[in-house]
Amino acid sequence: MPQIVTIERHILDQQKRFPQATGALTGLLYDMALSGKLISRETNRAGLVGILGAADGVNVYGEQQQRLDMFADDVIFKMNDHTGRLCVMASEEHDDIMHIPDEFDCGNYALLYDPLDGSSNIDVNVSVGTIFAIQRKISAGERGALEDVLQPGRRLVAAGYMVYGSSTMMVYSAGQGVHGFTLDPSVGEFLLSHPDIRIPAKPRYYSSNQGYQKVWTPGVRRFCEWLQALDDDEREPLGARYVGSMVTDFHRNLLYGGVFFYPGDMQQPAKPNGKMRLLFEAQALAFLAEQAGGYASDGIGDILDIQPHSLHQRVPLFIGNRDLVETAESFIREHDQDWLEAYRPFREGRR
Ligand code: P6P
Repeated sequence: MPQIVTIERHILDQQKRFPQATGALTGLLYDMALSGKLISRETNRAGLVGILGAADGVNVYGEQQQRLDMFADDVIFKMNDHTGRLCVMASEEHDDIMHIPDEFDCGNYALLYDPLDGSSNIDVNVSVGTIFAIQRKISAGERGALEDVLQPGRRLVAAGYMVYGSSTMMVYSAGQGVHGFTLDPSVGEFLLSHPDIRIPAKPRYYSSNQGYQKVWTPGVRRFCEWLQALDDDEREPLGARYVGSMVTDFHRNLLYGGVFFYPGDMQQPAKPNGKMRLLFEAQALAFLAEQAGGYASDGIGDILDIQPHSLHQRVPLFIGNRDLVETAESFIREHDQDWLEAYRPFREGRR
């Protein structure tokens, strides 16, 4: 019988490599796993308990908030607000940072999360996911501040996601490789199923919403044609796979090799900075991609090196096999000077 490794045991084993570790990060990762179990239970039975459908609120992006979104957001906050491990939290579903309630102690980590990514797919039973990232506290005060979350992804201590699909998985990295765990609902444990994930060198898929192709920039259009190997008999074309839930699309490319891209565009009004949220989606997945041998870029450079200037900052995103992402960057350099000029003010916080 193969060795059975629960996520708790795996996290604890990882902690042993850091003699100075206090156990706070270990506890925080445990709590994210438990949050994933609770969210998985509700997501998998959403249609049965009448919590499908839209909630009343609209989030800062103007997106109709789904009830499961709000449930997931509340689970993660309430799982972490009292543990004394965090100094501040930030969620895609909240306009501002969320302070630790006064009655609870503060700790040395900041938690950023997208409680339910791809939630527009909930009602049609397409996989959705949770994304999280963990930074160290850098602010001077006892309680956390915005600067604790406005840090480059290069400083992340850990990151991960849960994907609620045909099975529920949790994938995380604390800087020692990427490891995947599958939930056994019969015992309520995440069991190690994908140790040391590395993105395969030979990619199989590309993931993008080609419904927007008409407003893509010339360089991005050429990149997509290159992926399809339209003019190259030597290379096999990549297959197209896109479900509109980035965690799911990213997870597939992590395991099979490929690239996900959601570019900026120049339609009127232009969205040169695209749609993906730097702090709640791109940084965490870029950290994981790098740990798995891949790379993530906004079309100019490494997502992990971007200094965030606002909580809900959006970035274009190209993420997956390093050679594919670098090819996208080269097409953009060569063909998309107009876009580069339009996007740089957003990247640098001047817009
Ligand atoms: P579109 C979900 O809202 C999300 O942020 C990602 O999970 C997903 O990849 C993307 O947006 C889908 O956006 O414009 O293709 O529907």
